[in-house]
Amino acid sequence: MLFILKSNSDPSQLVEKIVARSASYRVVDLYGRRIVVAWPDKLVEDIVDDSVEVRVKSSRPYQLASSEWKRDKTIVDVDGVEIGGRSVVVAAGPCAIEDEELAIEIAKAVKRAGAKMFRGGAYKPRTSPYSFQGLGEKGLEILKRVYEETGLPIVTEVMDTRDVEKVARYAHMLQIGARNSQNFHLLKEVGKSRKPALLKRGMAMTVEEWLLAAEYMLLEGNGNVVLCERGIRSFEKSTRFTLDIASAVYTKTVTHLPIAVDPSHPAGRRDLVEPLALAAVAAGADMLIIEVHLSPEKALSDNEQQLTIDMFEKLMTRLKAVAEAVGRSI
Ligand SMILES: [Mn+2]
Repeated sequence: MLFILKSNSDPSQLVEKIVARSASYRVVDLYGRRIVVAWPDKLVEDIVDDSVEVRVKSSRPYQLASSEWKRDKTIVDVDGVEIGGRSVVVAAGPCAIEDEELAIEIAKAVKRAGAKMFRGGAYKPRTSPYSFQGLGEKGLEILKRVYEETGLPIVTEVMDTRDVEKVARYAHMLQIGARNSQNFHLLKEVGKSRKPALLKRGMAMTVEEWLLAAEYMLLEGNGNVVLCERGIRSFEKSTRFTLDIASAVYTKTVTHLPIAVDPSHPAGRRDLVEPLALAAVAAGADMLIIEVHLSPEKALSDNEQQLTIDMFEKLMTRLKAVAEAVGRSI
């Protein structure tokens, strides 16, 4: 149950009533509103208090992420780049940060082509412990240099609660990867950091579970969450993962949070990235996150799916046309 308070009202009486019924609660400041979240519903649904402007009983298990209480779409501001507005934001860059000069060169090229953010992994969640694990803090230093050189805000993955503070010092947006998207301690820490977060959908996660993962961050007072569809596991083996555009479209109808799509990881092959990216924008994605490398065949990770600069430039031209056709811009 959400009790949305009148501005400048004191929640202490309401809280007393909730506690008297042995219910749980949390006072959260989100999007300029003070909200008392109380549960379970059946203990608190008849509480009336002067401090409350509106009570919302959600029909969905995720309450703060639900569009039931917030009809207007949330715009997440990442260092001046707005995600969720009319403009579709493209974040591009290599799978992993490998080298400073290379990273800066890629960043300059994707910026020229119209990317508004730079992506690149310093901490890499690799399936095999023998695969390249990323440069760690050295990679973060390189990302900082990329920002200084290009002004592109940085999105990079954080894998460990112990690194949240450190990664937040370098990055403008913290990515929670598919393999960590139900690491609830990590979700809480990123929530507490109040940094914009990009929450990838786990490869075996339902939309409801994905939104409940976002709910963990919202409940910590972090409303700057972008949900990222990146493909799920299915019986189909022709692509690396099955890009679930239908779920991305559905998710937009039940949440106020912006939706991003990662066409690179489900494709698993360079030649499939462009059509998937075009489809995502046509379907209403607010953001794309795309892997681009100067010489993809030499990349230390995901070398099959990273685009060349040429391919990325061509993609951006076509994306602009599709964005315009659906009333957006890039
Ligand atoms: Mn990758």
